[in-house]
Amino acid sequence: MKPYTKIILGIFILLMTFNWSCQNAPKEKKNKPVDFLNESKEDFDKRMKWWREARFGMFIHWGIYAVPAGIHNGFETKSVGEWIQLFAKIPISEYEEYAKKFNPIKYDAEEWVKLMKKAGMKYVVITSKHHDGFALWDSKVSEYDVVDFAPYGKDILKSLAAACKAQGIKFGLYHSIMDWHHPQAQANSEPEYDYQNHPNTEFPQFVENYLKPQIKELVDNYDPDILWFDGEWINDFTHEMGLDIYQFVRTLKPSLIINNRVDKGRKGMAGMNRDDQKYAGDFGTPEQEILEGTSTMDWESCMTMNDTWGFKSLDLNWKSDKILIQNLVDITAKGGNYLLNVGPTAEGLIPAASVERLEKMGKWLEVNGEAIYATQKLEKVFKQGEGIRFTKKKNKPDYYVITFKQPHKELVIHHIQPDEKSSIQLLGYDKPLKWTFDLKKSLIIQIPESIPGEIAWTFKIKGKEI
Ligand code: FHN
Repeated sequence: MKPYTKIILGIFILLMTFNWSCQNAPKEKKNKPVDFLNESKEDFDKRMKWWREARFGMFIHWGIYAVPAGIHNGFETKSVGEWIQLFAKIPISEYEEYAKKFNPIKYDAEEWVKLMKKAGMKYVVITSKHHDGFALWDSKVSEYDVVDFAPYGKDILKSLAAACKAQGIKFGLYHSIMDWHHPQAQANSEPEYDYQNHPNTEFPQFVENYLKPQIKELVDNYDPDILWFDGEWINDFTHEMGLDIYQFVRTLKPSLIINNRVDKGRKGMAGMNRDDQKYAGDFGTPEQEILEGTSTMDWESCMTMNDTWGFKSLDLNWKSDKILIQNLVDITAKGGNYLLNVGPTAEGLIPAASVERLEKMGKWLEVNGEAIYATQKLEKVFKQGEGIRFTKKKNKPDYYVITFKQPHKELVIHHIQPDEKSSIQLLGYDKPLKWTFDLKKSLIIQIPESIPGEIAWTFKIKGKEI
């Protein structure tokens, strides 16, 4: 046999041997489950990229609590609308009557998604199931859902997920771990429940036979991009359960982004993890508040537009569009996301006061959005005084100075030095602005006589942070 033939034959045999060994590697090595709790920073950053760039999302609290809308048997609950079953002490059988009246015939998923886009929102998180246990999708795990138990009879999540996908809005689901309806979990619905002496030994069965199967339904059928857990604070739910559910969900869909309320790490309404122990969850969840400063952990501030998450007919305490826009700017400058809530009515309408504010925010973002989307916090500062915030584009020398007070004559900025001969622009104004940079490291921008804009003015500067 010629030497050349021998070499070819040898290579062939080697390749065949390698291929055989791959095919017959021990199953556990080839199919080793991925440990999502120890994800590399590179993989984590890649997974979080779209979420970090999105900055602004819609929270939707919707369910049968919209039927009483804060008033039960003439009693107006002082709490948030979605807690009426508990605060009005409504027995489960009586509360179920609200499910039998839930018929949101005016619900139009496509219109809702159009409003999200008009508002400049890039994602949505809607309640699949809140603490009352009522499911807004056609669950095969339970009859207590909008298709089998309510006259509406249609799958709300299915139409919203489809509309989001069609219009390019990322789709998220809020899912409550606490469940006031399920017999193996409902103990948590009694504030005076004595956990210490009567631990609810059935809760683990609820987790395995109900909570996880419903989560699987949601991921398999509606393909969410975010899972936003809540109600994790109950004594029955443990850190071990949290780790298990995080791993379970990521195994179902590895790219899913999950909040820190999947585990026990959250420190109350401040929303960030209480200590350096390793908790599951990809971002912190300050609620009705904004971090004082910045954080090394991703975070999203969730807030209502009035004082309730679920619709209440008598709650007219609406925040101004000025406050809402300033919140968005402040949160962005600190490196967070803003999840702003709407509470639709039992008919399926988003309250007009919410629509009005969202449209105003969208108009502001049409002009100033480049200072919000796909930006990051600066290295050293996020603000100058109380009225100025800074953001910057990632890996580009584009800096944004956003002032909450309309500037006149000149605006003095510290912390940023423009590139020589670069132009400084006021977003929404078509002429470059005159500026000087003096040795005291102050940038002085000349402000024209009349400038457009309202609520917050954005100056774009090519330069560096100093
Ligand atoms: O109890 C819930 C409340 O109803 C609402 O869903 C908020 C929004 O995140 N989370 C819990 C209160 O912290």
